[in-house]
Amino acid sequence: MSLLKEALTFATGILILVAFIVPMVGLAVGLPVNAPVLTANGVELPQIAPFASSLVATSSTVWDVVMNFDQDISTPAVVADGTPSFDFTNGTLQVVNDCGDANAKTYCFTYVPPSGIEAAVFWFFRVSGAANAANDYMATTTYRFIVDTAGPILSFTGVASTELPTVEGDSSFGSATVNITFSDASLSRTYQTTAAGGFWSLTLQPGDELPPGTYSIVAIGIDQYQNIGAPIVTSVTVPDTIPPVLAESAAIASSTNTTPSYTFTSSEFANLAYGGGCASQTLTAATGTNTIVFDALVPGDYPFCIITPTDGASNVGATLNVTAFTIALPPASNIPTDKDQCKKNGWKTFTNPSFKNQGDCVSFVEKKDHDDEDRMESDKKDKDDKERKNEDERQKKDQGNRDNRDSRRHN
Ligand SMILES: [Ca+2]
Ligand SMILES: [Ca+2]
Repeated sequence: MSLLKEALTFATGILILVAFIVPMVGLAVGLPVNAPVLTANGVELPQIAPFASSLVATSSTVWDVVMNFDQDISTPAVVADGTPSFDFTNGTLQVVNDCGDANAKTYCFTYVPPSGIEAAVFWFFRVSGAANAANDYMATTTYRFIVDTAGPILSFTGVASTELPTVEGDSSFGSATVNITFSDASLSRTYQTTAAGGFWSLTLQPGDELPPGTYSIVAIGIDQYQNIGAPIVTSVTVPDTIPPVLAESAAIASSTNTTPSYTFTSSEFANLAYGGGCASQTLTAATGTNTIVFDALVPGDYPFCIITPTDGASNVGATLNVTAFTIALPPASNIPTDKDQCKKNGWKTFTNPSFKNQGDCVSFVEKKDHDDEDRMESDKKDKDDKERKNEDERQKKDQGNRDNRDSRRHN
């Protein structure tokens, strides 16, 4: 029993000692001020484990932070953000003021987290007594939360250049949502995929083929806090592997026109080559409907004319077979040779030349007969002249022969 009594006496002595000494120290340097309850947007930040992990400062965060002390404080506490491992040099001193409520137990500051922190890290407020707060000594206290103020940092690791490209890359946030936009002057499409283990990949699916050309690819990552990362850009060139396709719009109607026009469509710009007996000065086709004119053709049948297209990537398209056509001979002239052919509406059957009426037709025949007679007479006169000339020459020759004979006889 005496042992217990001694123990109690000792304990009582300690209590008495504490009861006297602590107030004396407190009077000398001021009583330690309890750390305040610190709330950000109404949520209390913990000072000790287990630390709340729910409060996250993101790129869109602006917190109203209130410090509640359990007694009046004459000098605002000093607040810095940052991490202990950097001794809070990686943060900034906060501007602490009275909360505007004339309550000396509350102090406030507005918190804007540092930008560009990726990925999520533990971050702290450090609250300490003001250096000149001789009467308000305060133990330094930290309050932990999470900061993530940047979106995922992406990088491309591969691009497959086909009409259904595959785009791949890495992400600083393992489960980032990644928006990928393909665009050129006439097209813009955005697709979305999700990274897994820091890797993402997107392959366009059939039906979404990109036409031949060069496209910009922009990828943007979004993290679990909706922070949007900086876009990264690359490009993809989709090769042209599709040959041009020609199709006849209309067959060429038979006519006497020796330079017929021909209309067809082309699926894309193409160089044209002609064959099978046809040619043209038009050596390219545009996308859509084209009309070309064949170089002059002699009358006859043209069953083998072809046009072969080649696109800018040297893809040769199927030959277009021009539907067979015929260039007809020009109509032979048919003229009346007898006045009787003009009668009984016969004059109407002539087209080259044509006549106004029967009289016109008869006049044509009469004039023609007259011309023919003139021509015959003229021909006859020429013949007569020629014969007369021959006769003269023969007579001269005969005379000469006679003279020769006479001279020999006289000799
Ligand atoms: Ca982030
Ligand atoms: Ca092509």
